[in-house]
Amino acid sequence: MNAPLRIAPSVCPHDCTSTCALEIEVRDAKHIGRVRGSTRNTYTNGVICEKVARYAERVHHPDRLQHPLKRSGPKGSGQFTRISWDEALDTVAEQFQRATAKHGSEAVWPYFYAGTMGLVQRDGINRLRHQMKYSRWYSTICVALSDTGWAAGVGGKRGVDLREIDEHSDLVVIWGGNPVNTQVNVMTHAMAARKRGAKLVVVDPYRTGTAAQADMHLAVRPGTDGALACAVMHVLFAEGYADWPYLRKYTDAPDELAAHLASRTPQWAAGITGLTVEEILAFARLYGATKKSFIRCHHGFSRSRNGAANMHAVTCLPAVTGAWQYPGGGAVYGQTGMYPLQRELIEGSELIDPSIRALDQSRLGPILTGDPEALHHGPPVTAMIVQNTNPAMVCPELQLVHKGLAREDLFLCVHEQFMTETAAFADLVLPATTFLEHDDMYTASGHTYFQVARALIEPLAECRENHWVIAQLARRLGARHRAYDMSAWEIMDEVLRVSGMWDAQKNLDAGGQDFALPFEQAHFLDGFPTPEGRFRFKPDWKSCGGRWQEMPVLPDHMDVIDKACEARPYRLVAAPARTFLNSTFTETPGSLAREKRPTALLHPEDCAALGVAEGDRVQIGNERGAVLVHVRPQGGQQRGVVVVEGIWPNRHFENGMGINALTSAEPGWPNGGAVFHDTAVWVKRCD
Ligand SMILES: Nc1nc2c(c(=O)[nH]1)N[C@H]1C(S)=C(S)[C@@H](COP(=O)(O)OP(=O)(O)OC[C@H]3O[C@@H](n4cnc5c(=O)[nH]c(N)nc54)[C@H](O)[C@@H]3O)O[C@H]1N2
Ligand SMILES: Nc1nc2c(c(=O)[nH]1)N[C@H]1C(S)=C(S)[C@@H](COP(=O)(O)OP(=O)(O)OC[C@H]3O[C@@H](n4cnc5c(=O)[nH]c(N)nc54)[C@H](O)[C@@H]3O)O[C@H]1N2
Ligand code: SF4
Ligand SMILES: [Mo]
Repeated sequence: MNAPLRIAPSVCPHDCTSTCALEIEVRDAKHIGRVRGSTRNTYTNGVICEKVARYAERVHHPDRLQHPLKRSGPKGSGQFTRISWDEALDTVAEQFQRATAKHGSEAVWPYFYAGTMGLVQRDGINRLRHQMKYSRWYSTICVALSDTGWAAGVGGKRGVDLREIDEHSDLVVIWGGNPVNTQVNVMTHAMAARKRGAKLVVVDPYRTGTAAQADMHLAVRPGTDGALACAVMHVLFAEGYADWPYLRKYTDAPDELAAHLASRTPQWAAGITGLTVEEILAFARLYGATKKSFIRCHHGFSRSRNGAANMHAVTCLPAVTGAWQYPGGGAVYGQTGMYPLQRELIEGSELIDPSIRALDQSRLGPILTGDPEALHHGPPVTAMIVQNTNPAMVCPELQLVHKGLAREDLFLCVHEQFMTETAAFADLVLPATTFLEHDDMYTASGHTYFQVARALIEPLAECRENHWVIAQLARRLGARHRAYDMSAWEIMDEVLRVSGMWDAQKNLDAGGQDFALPFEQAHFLDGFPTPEGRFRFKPDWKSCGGRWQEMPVLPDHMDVIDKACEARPYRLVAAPARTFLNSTFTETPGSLAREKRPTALLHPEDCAALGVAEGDRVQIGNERGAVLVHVRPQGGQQRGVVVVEGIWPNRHFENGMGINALTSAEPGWPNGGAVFHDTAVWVKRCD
């Protein structure tokens, strides 16, 4: 007879701002059944995405890595033989020591990202990095531009609690994101507001699943949101929608802003955004006339060279109308600044040596192919351990990434759950646990809960958690730290205690601790978290460093994008797919069946001009490379825009190079950040 099913709590660890509270059917010590959303968290409130509901497909996938492997064929051949953990770990330590002896410790670059968002398993790699003086980490692939742009005006990474919109907002603007694909819970709340009669506006270059549900869809040209925001503010000032008492009390330079915007007319913005003057006016008037207006700023529209400037421009809107003051009014982008976490024990931040170079995550291609500037004019990178990321698919300038990963003089160790395209380049592959097989704790960005989760099943075969691997390497490298003698649970417990938060068990029992701020603070009525307590129309870009001098003094259209031109007349948006999560889930049958194949969405008139119809093949290319995809004509986007959803495995493209072969590793302004949706390309019909 089957044992009764146990339903156990967990937390989704994937790189998604929803950080959903989960309920897992535990079938036995090794198997799970269905995954459902839990109502113990009132933001995620029982709703989860389809890919995680099918998690049994992933955790019990026959292709999960099970044993340490050593390369037995040429680099990238995918030929491996099984070895013991001891041999594997001894080899990594030896190779790191060899690289250090030859070129200095900066030749070693531990490379990680957010495959799991669990703080202990994700960030422990930094402790070892700092102790060993390995090259430091400049994290740019995801939030660099959006964080910079949000902080420029607001001052800190927090905003209004999105749960407010259900009952209070009269207008919800989803700006530069597609939550139907990427964070389904935003839609639950937006739809609750809409049911009450609130209007929904979506600003996105193409007709996404989100845009399809909107009352108004503003299909801007990619990289032009700053112009749209300025024209909207022009109308707000010109037509009496500006809240002057609010502006005088809570903002830094409203008179200068109003004067500056006098020339940023809807006509001006129409020329840049490709929208009509009527569309801009209609949106501006709707926004101006609705006090309880809420903007959900997403990451998507920040992934352009001018993305930080555009994010800042959009955050200025509620400061002009004073929407911040009202329940259901204001904006949010991320809430991670809310948690009082002291992370030293996890990251070893007290060990940081600022004289060690910090290499830019998104510039992996230039770094591994010896670009002196990318290397800060220092030694080459000759040894790496990769955890929680799949750069051979997700990084820009993919040809350079692959060329670099294939270097004979690079020692590469990849700790993974699957034989990803990055792992296939490795000298050593180590098998990793999933969140169902290890303990960890999670902040969220879309909401304000802090959540703890326990391992629910035994690790598959010889899979090991990240914390264990780092501790084992540290021992072999002679790096001592108390954290290496602690379990992940003990680290969590101590971090929570010193941070003044609930301890791990209490958090688990309560189903998460909510750090939502009281209304006054959440709406910045006690001041914005800038040094002078006011919202900044004139950001202190200088404090960001980098190319700050080129940033607009007041919100504007920053004309630094990869503009369409005669040779490359299209602008590519490399948007996320619904049932992949970056490159994760590209191995699960359910997701592959839904996404079908890499597809270019093109305006029907562009299809006609190119002489292509549904299902025909086109090549999309630029100076970096070309990819081959099938076409789908789709209205609701401008001519000259081409959208390819999903970071498909490179092998799904006929020439073996995925979409990031086209994207650029040039850093965004002012201080870096990847620019995945800022690419001029040509499109050609294939016969
Ligand atoms: N299913 C799924 N979920 C995911 C991911 C995934 O790959 N798949 N990725 C996860 C990760 S790592 C992150 S960071 C989050 C991101 O999630 P969000 O912050 O919600 O942002 P995205 O949905 O990525 O934004 C993509 C949208 O931005 C639009 N966009 C691109 N350029 C512009 C522009 O210039 N202006 C405007 N207005 N819009 C633009 C695209 O057309 C696309 O519809 O999602 C996470 N969730
Ligand atoms: N074209 C295009 N490219 C993009 C984007 C885009 O919108 N368009 N978005 C960018 C963004 S926002 C981001 S954040 C990056 C994300 O890029 P990545 O960080 O590479 O994200 P994933 O592709 O999900 O890869 C995470 C990997 O971590 C592994 N993993 C998960 N949990 C664990 C664990 O506990 N231990 C170990 N050792 N491994 C684990 C998974 O198996 C998976 O292979 O991609 C970027 N690339
Ligand atoms: S919506 Fe995001 S956080 Fe929620 S289950 Fe899906 S991937 Fe995980
Ligand atoms: Mo991301």
